[in-house]
Amino acid sequence: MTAVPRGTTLVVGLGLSGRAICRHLARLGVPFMVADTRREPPGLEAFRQAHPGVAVHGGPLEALDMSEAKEVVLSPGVDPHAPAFAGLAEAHSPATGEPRLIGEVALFCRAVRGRVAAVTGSNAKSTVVTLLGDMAAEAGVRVAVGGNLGTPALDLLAEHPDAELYVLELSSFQLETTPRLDAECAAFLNLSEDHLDRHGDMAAYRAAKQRIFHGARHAVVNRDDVDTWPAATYALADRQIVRFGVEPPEGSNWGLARREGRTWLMQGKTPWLAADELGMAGRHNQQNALAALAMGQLLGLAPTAMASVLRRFSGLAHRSETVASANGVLWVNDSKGTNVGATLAAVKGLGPTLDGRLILLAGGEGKGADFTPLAEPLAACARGAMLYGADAGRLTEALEGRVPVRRFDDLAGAARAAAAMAAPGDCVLLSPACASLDQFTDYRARGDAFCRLVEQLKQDAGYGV
Ligand code: UMA
Ligand code: ADP
Repeated sequence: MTAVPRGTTLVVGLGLSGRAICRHLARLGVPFMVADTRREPPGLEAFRQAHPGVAVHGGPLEALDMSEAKEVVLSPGVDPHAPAFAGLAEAHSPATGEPRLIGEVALFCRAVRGRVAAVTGSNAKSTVVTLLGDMAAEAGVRVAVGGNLGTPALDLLAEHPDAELYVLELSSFQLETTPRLDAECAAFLNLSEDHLDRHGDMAAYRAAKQRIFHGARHAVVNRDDVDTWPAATYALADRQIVRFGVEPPEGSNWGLARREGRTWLMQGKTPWLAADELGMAGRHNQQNALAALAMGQLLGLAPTAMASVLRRFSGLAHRSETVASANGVLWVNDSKGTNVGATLAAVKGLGPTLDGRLILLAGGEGKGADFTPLAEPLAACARGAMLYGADAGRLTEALEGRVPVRRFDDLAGAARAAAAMAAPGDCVLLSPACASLDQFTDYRARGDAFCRLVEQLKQDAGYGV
């Protein structure tokens, strides 16, 4: 058994976050070593060159004695409840009183000087974070945007040390190992089943996300989803909480209302922007715009700057993105629909306009989720579901009898069958309701593969695209 030397910090995981943690500790002059369950994690050679003399443990974590480590800093993909950390989970440093098992964002919180705006939720985080970041930049604020979105929080600190505002997308994995965030503004957008293979049940998943409120000055929550409201433990007063939702709002809350034949984004009785002025399509994106407005206002951003961003922002790639329209068939890439809640939003956003002409492509790794909530909306608006990948069988069981289903080994087979079935007026939607990892490196690779398939099918008139 290898022992972590007394007083040394152990960094677990040598991915994006782990490497950012190591750079941060090196800048601070803190002695550290690294562990990864893979014996040869990608980029190991480059890491050794960047950090000569730093010990790297590759292989099972149980082979490491962590008892003398100063603290153990986990990458988000590493489960703090894994047996290797037993005994550390409840341990606190005698010097600081802080937990000894923490994550990257805990180190960020210790070092950050600017204000923090943080966003969590099962879906729509990246969209809201990007909107808010663009709004702040438009309003002339020195802003840095990252976290689960892609750039690790600690890299943001290094790259933008003088930012006035850090806008962070935070996953349940990141929040689980963050003792206290102290955000100026913390938003919890929605909660639906995801990552149950890691968290075990919805209560634990929700509890991890609720940690975003610890020490928050303001909270933005979804009025229609009580799970997003701060638990009593976080002791937020009602006046600190701003809500967004689909109904006409009251007080300083945000919502939608009809006026003179148009739907408006409203704060209380005040119309801010007509929904048809938004650059993004769909009811779910109206909610996302409201959440970003609520946060932006609490952060003091200029209304004109926020409105101009909402007018021009047309959405991120791989989120309900129209990638082709050929021979009357619309092809939509929602590869970021990695859980049931996201696919429901995409189906409900597109479905009503389609008059039963939706063909859904779904499948991959279901992360233990219940797929049955998809059956009802698909019965109402779809004429077929092409299912593929590791959990195609479970999807079939959930949808069979409500919508015509067919099973395929992979996305290519499903896409070809959809092309053969599609007639003018149809919409083929890739919104997998699953992670991609059984067949792709990530959702981007899956979405890119879909776009290539569509291009190929377009060139083959026989498929009727
Ligand atoms: N590793 C171990 N043991 C484990 C698990 C992982 O040693 O039990 C090692 C792997 O071998 C690998 C490294 O850890 O070398 C990977 O670390 P990681 O899985 O924590 O991933 P990072 O590269 O650090 O990326 C993470 C986020 N990944 C996850 O949460 C799984 C990225 O979110 C995030 O963009 C990045 O930090 C920067 O903040 C991705 C994600 O899929 C997009 N997030 C999930 C989601 O959005 O649903 C939560
Ligand atoms: P996240 O970063 O939380 O994964 P994204 O903005 O990348 O969020 O969107 C992920 C998925 O969620 C997309 O497939 C999108 O269609 C869906 N989505 C977008 N807005 C909402 C919403 N308000 N409620 C539910 N799902 C949504």
